[in-house]
Amino acid sequence: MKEKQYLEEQAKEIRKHTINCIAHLGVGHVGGSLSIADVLAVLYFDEMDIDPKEPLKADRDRFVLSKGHGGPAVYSALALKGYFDVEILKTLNAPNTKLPSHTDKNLTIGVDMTTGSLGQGFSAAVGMAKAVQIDKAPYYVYAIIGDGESQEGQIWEASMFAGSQKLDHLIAFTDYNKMQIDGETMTVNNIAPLDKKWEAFNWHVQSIDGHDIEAIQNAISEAKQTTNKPSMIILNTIKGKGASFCEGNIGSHNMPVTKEMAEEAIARLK
Ligand SMILES: Cc1ncc(C[n+]2csc(CCOP(=O)(O)OP(=O)(O)O)c2C)c(N)n1
Ligand SMILES: [Mg+2]
Repeated sequence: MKEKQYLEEQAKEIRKHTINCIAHLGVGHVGGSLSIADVLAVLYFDEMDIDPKEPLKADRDRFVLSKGHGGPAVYSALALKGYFDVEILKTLNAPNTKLPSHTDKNLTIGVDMTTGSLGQGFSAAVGMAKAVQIDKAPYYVYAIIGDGESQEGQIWEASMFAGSQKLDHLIAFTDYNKMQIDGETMTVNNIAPLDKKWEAFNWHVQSIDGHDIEAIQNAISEAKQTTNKPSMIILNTIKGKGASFCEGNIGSHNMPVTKEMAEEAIARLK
């Protein structure tokens, strides 16, 4: 396991680049990108068996951002990992870009699934995990679902299949930031109790502080030791985490960000 301090530094870098590339464009999904920065730091800089020099290696771990609007955070992680130059981040959602606002496997090196239509990416991740089982392959499939996204029926169809098929090389996370596009998840369509729902679908479930690097590392390690069940790690997070101009705000979903706002937020990043 990598040092906590090193991974916290990576999470900070992911946040910095995410804020900067959104500010360069002027608007973007800043809230839901920043809430997943810590789990991305652990996955890309500690946990996942991936190699930017061999991005399509057959037995690499797979990652699916089912809540595809968090693309800017994934692109920042990929750039920092060495998949492409950090300067490319400035092309976020520009005409002819390779970095659209929502992740696209046909455009971006290192992206394993095209997502953005909520609910669909997770089904693809379950399919990938079924392939691991059929092939008796060694790799793991990781996926991140949004809490608002969890209102999609397709999430539960895929969940039921993964649980009944005992896909134990599937490790999923819910970014439980309690907010979606237009309000609190609790008021729009309450998904609680989320842990009991996943348990009922025959998943191994853990609920942790999604901004605690060591808790994320330990939860992944427990998930890997769990056999005959897929794992759901519920990340209790804060939308917009780390950015002084939007932390904890529902309005952070897709908002204008100026260069001045970015500068101030980055100066205050912990
Ligand atoms: C099928 C589908 N319906 C609606 C949308 C529009 N949409 C994009 S993000 C979002 C809210 C998602 O909330 P959540 O999963 O909590 O993600 P967060 O904003 O917290 O990152 C919605 C409704 C979509 N992308 N796909
Ligand atoms: Mg949410």
